[in-house]
Amino acid sequence: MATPRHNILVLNGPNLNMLGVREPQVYGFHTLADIEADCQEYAEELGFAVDFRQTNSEGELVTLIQQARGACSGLVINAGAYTHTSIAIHDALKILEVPIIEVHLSNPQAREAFRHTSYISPVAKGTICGFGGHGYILALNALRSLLEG
Ligand code: DHK
Repeated sequence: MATPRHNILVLNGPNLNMLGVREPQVYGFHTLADIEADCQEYAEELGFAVDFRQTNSEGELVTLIQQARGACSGLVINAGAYTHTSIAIHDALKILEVPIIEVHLSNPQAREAFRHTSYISPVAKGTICGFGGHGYILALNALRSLLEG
């Protein structure tokens, strides 16, 4: 590939490595590897380079967000259950000076009350939820608009 126009970091939090076997009626049958493959294919069309990561650790997510400073021009994040609990991830995202798109496969607002609060939303440019794995593609498209007009 020619030099990418933008480096995009895609972060996935806890239990997203279990997609495909995890509550498929909620999260669908696609694995995280399937979603990454779709993202890589679409990123190539856009001329973007995507660094796609997953970790079950809150601290690791904070470290990856800190390391993204100066290294990427946009961030897509599905923080999994940490969305609803993590002030540490909220604080780390606040330091980042690039557009942040929050993604969820399901629509947390249509689920249990404990999923209705997001610590990511207040520091995100916008949220895409309820479209399964396709939400990641929508997020890359949103970043394209934000970064390139
Ligand atoms: C993923 C999770 O793991 C949940 O904890 C969130 C989110 C929703 C999703 O829909 O992608 O509540």
